[in-house]
Amino acid sequence: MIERILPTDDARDLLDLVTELADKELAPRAADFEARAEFPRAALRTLGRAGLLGLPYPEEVGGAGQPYEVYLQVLEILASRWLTVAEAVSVHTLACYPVAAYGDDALRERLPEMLGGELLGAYCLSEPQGGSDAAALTTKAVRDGDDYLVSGAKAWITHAHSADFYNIFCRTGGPGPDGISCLLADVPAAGITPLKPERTMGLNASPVSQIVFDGARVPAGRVVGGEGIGFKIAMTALDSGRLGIAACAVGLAQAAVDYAVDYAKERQQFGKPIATFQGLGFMLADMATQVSAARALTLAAARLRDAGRPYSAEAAKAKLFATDAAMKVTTDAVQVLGGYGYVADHPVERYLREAKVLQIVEGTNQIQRLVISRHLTRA
Ligand code: COS
Repeated sequence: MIERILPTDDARDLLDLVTELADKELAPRAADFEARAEFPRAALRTLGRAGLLGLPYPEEVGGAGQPYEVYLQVLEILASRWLTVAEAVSVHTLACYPVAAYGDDALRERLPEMLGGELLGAYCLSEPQGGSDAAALTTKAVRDGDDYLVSGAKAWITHAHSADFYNIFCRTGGPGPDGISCLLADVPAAGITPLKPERTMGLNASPVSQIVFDGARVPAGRVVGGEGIGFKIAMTALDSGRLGIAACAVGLAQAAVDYAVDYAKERQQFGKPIATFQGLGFMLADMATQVSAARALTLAAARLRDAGRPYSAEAAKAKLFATDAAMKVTTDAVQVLGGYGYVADHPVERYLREAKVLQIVEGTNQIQRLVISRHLTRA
């Protein structure tokens, strides 16, 4: 049981509700869905009906008006039961950000359906030839009467097949960040083809795919915030999204610690539980410390965001530290279980495979270091 200081009694009730729901609806299904690589769309509808798909957005537009600090702890609990679902909530929340933060009144009319979870979103920024150098993207949108015609390809897109709307970051102007715009497209649509899902190392119930755009028509009114500000939208959305990934990492790592501790208390060698051997006990202590530190860093960054303070570098630090911690902690959890850690009868080998992707998505951890170092050294 994690001791938490929460800002309100409402927040505590929310976390209790999420824990109950995650224990009942998510945890029992995770292993089977992952083994079958089946995306749990129904589970996301359940979360939507429970009001969990628009938590950090204002109530006036259909959100739950929760501070980011609380939203991230919800994500953490979901991730400790089933990372695919937590990641889906995080990606959907990211996909709602452009319209919520930059959309005009007409686009914002769609927010209640988006935040209520009726519509699921995808965030299409990366491309096959590059993800880190986002400002070099080449997907093009050319004006044709009242529409844009979009051509190009996106890659690694979560919800490519299950989403109802895409944020498409594309080039409407010249080279560099100032030529980029964000279009909101309803899908499925003519000229937009998600390809066969990638065969990934983990997080198999959350397929990622390339998407091909071949002269797809998107109405001109669907430019979010106006032409040329797409890169700024993408970057500010990712500042928030990276905190979501950090919270997912904390939840996953916590699950690994909990499983390893339970196992080490039960497993007997040399006539006593292996947890009583200092070599193992200290390992568990280091694992638990990593998780606490990752949680503290993540929530500290969230509180800056909630207070309206700059938090970009702190979000990058949280994403970097929490996902590296999750990698280390899940690897150590496998070690605690020994041979049993390496087989699929226990979830820790899956946790290890899932942790790896968190060091890569929403900016590799090398990109997080670049963001942090630029903040340290800028004039
Ligand atoms: N918030 C607001 N504006 C930002 C910003 C942020 N976090 N980061 C950059 N910008 C602005 C800059 O201020 C600059 O605007 P001005 O020209 O008006 O000053 C503009 O965007 C360009 O910024 P910069 O020169 O830093 O861009 P770079 O091409 O060097 O790219 C990185 C910066 C590497 C940080 C960016 O490309 C990045 O985050 N890459 C990783 C992308 C990613 O995370 N992909 C994951 C897939 S999406 S799930």
